[in-house]
Amino acid sequence: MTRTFLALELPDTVRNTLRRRIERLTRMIPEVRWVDPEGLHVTLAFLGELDDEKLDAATQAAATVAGVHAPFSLRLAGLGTFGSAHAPRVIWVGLAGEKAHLLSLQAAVADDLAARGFPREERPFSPHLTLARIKRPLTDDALAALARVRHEPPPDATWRADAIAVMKSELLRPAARYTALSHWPLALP
Ligand code: 3AM
Repeated sequence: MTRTFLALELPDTVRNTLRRRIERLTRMIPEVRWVDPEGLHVTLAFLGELDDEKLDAATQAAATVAGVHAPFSLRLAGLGTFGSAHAPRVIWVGLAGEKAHLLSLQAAVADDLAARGFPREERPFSPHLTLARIKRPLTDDALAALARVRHEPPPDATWRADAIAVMKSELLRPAARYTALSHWPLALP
């Protein structure tokens, strides 16, 4: 079985920009679990544990949708959180740029997966790059630091989303490891 999701990966330039940001944030707020920059991605669909046949179906969905979409431009936006203001669960960096393209790509992925029998995600798609996961309540100092960094302008980073990746997730300690199994270029000119 393969714990699987479909995602957009990042070019090294953007990954390195975020690596520096995460290093700074780690010094400011050490008590949360910052992600390994190597694994940064925009999740399009989380599929869970798949057998080989289902993994093949998910791969076909990625290939089919990628074949009828064009590359588009994205850039980093500000920081945000999931969860309540007092008990955030996830710290993320938002996305700007040709976001309508991203939303339509994700909707097409969701529709294609549903047509292949995958259950639909109930929660609305909220495009983001997860920077940290928070397991315990934050101290007041950490909450204050987080409120400060939320208002900082995002680092300047623009890139072209040009492929859907079929990703494997391994839940290792101390952090999950994500590996691309295949890439499907967005093929329309
Ligand atoms: O890193 P992000 O936030 O894009 O949170 C998990 C991660 O998303 C999410 O799938 C991505 C790769 O692991 N994920 C994990 N379990 C999930 C679940 N049961 C899930 N998303 C929805 N339902």
